[in-house]
Formats: sequence, structure tokens, C-alpha cells
Amino acid sequence: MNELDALVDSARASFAQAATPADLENAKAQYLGKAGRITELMKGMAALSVDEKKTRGAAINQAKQAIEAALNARRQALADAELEAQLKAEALDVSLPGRQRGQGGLHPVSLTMERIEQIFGSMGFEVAQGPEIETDWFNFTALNTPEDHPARSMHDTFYVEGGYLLRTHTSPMQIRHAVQHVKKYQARLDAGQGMSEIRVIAPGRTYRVDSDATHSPMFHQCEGLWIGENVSFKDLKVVFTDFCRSFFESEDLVLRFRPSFFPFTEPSAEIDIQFQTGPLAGRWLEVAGSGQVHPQVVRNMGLDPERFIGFAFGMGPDRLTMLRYGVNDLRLFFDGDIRFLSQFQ
Ligand code: 2NL
Repeated sequence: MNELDALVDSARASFAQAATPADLENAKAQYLGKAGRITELMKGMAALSVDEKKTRGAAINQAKQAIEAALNARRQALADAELEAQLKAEALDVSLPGRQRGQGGLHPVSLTMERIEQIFGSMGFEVAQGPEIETDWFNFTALNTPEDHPARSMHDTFYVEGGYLLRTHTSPMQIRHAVQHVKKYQARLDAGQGMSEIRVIAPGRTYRVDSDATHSPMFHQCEGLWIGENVSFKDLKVVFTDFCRSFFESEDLVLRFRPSFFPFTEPSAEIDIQFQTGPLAGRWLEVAGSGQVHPQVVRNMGLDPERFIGFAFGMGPDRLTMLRYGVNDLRLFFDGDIRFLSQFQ
């Protein structure tokens, strides 16, 4: 084998050994570079005669072309291999299940609130929402609560700067709603005409200084109010019985109205329910307080209590949620444990 064929063979071998494009370019420099073997051979022709230069030059050129061809073939092979590896690494298995985002949902107490709003909405009640930071007037005075009532003490109520407090029930929102309603109809009332009835519920957060297994400093309340010219205790019984039977999806649910006392109603009653079937059957369970709105409270709404009369009630959606789902510890609602909360989706 002559010297040029041997050179081409050695170039092919070293190109074949190059495992990466960078290795290959280094190997190329040894043969085709400025100080490479081909360049060296070209320089070596200087001393030759013109005829010798022709044959020798042609032979060197042929070797150079063979080396270049080997180089390009190897470049292509390395590029193909790289692409192949990349395709393999990035291959998608379209049969794999997709990565799903965890799906959120409403808190069980929010589900109860929506349920309450839906049921009372179907009975023609508006939904009123408003401030959780209240004045003494709307939270206590307008509701006929005496100056020395224990609920007004710092042991029971959170007071905040500026003479405000965190509302201890949502009734202040019902007073606000009633006052707005009366304002809207004031001209008609002054002219001796009537006004449409006040029929509203006020759901929302409320606050009291109280914390144990059955009391949380923040809890939920939903109050209801119906005021008109001929609204009686009978209407309260009908409305609240319908509500309870819808809420608990139990048509044979029995209600009991037990005499009680609240400063803002007279007469007043606790409302107990009794399931006829299921795990709670036979027990009386307290679900709400209620009563005929006290004349002074009707007056504080801007209405004449000789003419306007009605009822109000207040219930705890946290407790209703516990009864509906069989939850035995109130604190579970406020711990934010996803294992508990995800059971309500
Ligand atoms: C309870 C007691 C009650 C009311 C709330 C009320 C509201 C207005 C006027 C008169 Cl604007 N009364 N609310 C009446 C009786 C009872 O709630 O034990 N709630 C959980």
C-alpha cells in the first residue's frame, strides 16, 4: 500500500474513533488543517519538476478528497446519532395518563351557606351581606340589648380601635337592610300608602370571645327576617319547617318551638328538630333561635310597630353542617386539613 492510501486509511480510522463532533474536528485538523498531513505533503512538492508536480499533485488531491468525504460521512453519522438519541430521550408515551392538577372545591360550611341561600331564595328572601366590623348601635342598641347586658362585655365581644366591634351576630346587617328598605318606601309611607314586605336573610362570619371543642372565636351565622303588615308566628313555623325539611331532605322531620328569651324578640322560641329515621332519630336537636320582632326593634328600623310586625330567627351554619354530614368536632372546619375537606367534593 502506498503512502497516500495509508494516510487515507489512517484518517478514516481516526474519524471513526471520534465519538463526538468536537473529537471529529480535532481529528480533522491533523489531516486537513494548516499544519495537517495534506498541507505538509503539498509543501513537500516544491522541489519537484513540473511533470512530477502534476502527477503528485493529482494523487495528493485524490487523497485529500477521500479524506474530506470520510470526514463528511462521519459528520453526518454523528449528527444522525445525536438526533436519534434526542428523539429517543424526548419520546412521548401518549398512552400515559395526564398529570392532573388537584381540583379544589367549596368548604363544607360554604356548601351549607349556599344551600341555605338557595332554599330561602326560593321562598322569596333576599340575601344581605355587609360589614363584619360594626358599631355598637347596629350590633346591640338597635337590637334592644340593654347597656348592662353581659354580651356587651369585653369577655364576650371583640372590641377594635375607634369604638368599633366585631359583629357578634349578623342581625346588624338585617337592621341595615331594613333601614335601607324603609328609606326607599318613606315617601309612600308618609302618604299613608304601603310598602313591600321586608324578607331577607343575612349569612356570614361572626365573632365572639369563646374557644373550645364546640365554640370557635370566628363562626358562621345566618339570620332571617320577615316584616310586613300581617306576618305572624304561624308564618315563622311554616317557613322554618319548610326550610328544615328541604335542608335535611327529610319530609317527616318534626319541629318543636320551645319558649325562650332574646332581647330583640318577644315572644321568643328555641327551635328544635327531630329526625324520624337515620342515626340521629328520636333525639331533639336545637337548630335555631327565633321570635316575633320586639316593637322597639321595629321602631329602630324606622317603622311603626302598631302597624308592622314580623319574625326573625338566627341559626348556626357550622352546627347545621355538623348535623347534615355527621361531623363531631367543630374544629375540623377551621384546621384546613385537606384530608378532611376533600371528603366534601
Ligand atoms: C340564636 C338566636 C336569634 C334573632 C336571632 C333578630 C334579628 C332582627 C330582629 C330581631 Cl333584625 N331578631 N334575630 C331573633 C331571635 C333569635 O338568634 O340562637 N342564634 C343562633
